[in-house]
Amino acid sequence: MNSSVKENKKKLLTLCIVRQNDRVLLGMKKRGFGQGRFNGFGGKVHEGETIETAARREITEEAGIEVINLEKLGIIKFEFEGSPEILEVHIFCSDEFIGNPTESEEMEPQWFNVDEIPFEKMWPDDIHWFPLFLSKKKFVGKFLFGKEDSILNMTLREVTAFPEN
Ligand code: 6U4
Repeated sequence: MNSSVKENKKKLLTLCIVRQNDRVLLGMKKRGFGQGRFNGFGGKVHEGETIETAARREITEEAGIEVINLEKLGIIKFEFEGSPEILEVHIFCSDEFIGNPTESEEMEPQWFNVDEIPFEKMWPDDIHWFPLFLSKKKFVGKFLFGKEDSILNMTLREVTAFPEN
């Protein structure tokens, strides 16, 4: 398969987590992909949008807040056994925002202490990269999921910078 065909299967997504001192804002996903799990806020990057604009739009849509600053901390690619689709998730941290986190149709926001992150109710990859995220380290990784969200293969490494998009 040539690389341009493979590229067509890549979907860009955002994930934004607000961090303030010893607490992080997550949301319980009420519907769609990842339903029933706590996660940061995010979704698909729309055509004509930058990744950062998409990250800002999604957290406003899903949690009713406007982030003031955004720092990209991670890029993770997710693959699913037997599927040609690759999800490339760009992970951002914000520590300043305007508004009050408010429940939306998609997410129910909740603050968690950094020592009490509910990994058992999150995507199984999160426990691996969250420590880097909480230490404000930049990272890139790749996870291959098998049946019932088992991780068949993973790579994760710290980086000093991200490649230009
Ligand atoms: P939109 O774009 O809002 O219509 P929505 O159903 O909200 O779609 P979706 O499916 O586009 O969201 O995005 C799923 C969200 O879950 C993104 O923020 C990325 C994130 N996500 C996907 N796989 C993940 C994984 N393995 N670990 C994780 N977050 C993941 O922590």
